[in-house]
Amino acid sequence: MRIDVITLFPDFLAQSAALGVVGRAQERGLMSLHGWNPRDYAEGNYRRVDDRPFGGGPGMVMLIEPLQACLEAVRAADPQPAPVIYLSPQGKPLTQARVRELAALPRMILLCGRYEGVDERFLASAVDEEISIGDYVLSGGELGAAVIVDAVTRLQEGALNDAESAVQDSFEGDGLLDCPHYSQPASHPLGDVPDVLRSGNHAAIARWRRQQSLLRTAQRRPDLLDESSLSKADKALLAEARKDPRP
Ligand code: 9WO
Repeated sequence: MRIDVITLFPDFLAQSAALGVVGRAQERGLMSLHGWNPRDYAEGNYRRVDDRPFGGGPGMVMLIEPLQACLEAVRAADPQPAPVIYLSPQGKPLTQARVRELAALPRMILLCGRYEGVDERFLASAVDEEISIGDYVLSGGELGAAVIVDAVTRLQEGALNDAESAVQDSFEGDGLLDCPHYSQPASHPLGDVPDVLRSGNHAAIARWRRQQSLLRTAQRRPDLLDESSLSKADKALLAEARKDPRP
């Protein structure tokens, strides 16, 4: 997959994507990231990319012309079709389901705003989709773009090692929250590892993990859990856990 990011801070995105799973995916050729700076397409000695808003008020608005020229260059760099996605608090909330759809595309173009935002006429003409990563205001769209790059990259075939894939299953598979994890030592002043995890009984361990996932989702994110559509077995697991909800 190819991702092009239009941003006044292309280094920021390259840096955030250089390490870990995303960095390795790039080395493996599974993901190619390209940063584009609208300032490089701005005219004049000052290379202005922003100006004051019509109607007054604080701050600056990103100008149409440098963005248009920049997007034209981005399109010309590769013939594959690509939606333009603008990161903003006004966008549709990002979900793992949408991440899965985006990950299947051959290419996408992420547009990062700065200042008070982008001239609405450019957004209306060029943007296919507006996405929010949460209900808070940032200083720009770059962190949102980095989130999309990360979430989409780890779903590329071959991006994760076997050990990393297992972790993904819990949220990916059924929309439940992850179960608790423990490592050495089995006994510690902060507490003991649950006996079942040390039992070697793999069926009992799988059952316990499923039960913890159900319980945590019900307790912490009831909005993610449609209890009426749970299987009989899951309903029983959840009911049992609620009687004695300690991990
Ligand atoms: C800044 C500002 C300052 C004074 C008065 C009003 C104001 N609005 C904004 C503003 O919303 N700035 C945005 C900064 C413009 C678009 C890019 N920026 C941004 C994107 N902030 N937060 C996001 C974002 C992106 C995705 N998901 C959550 C937040």
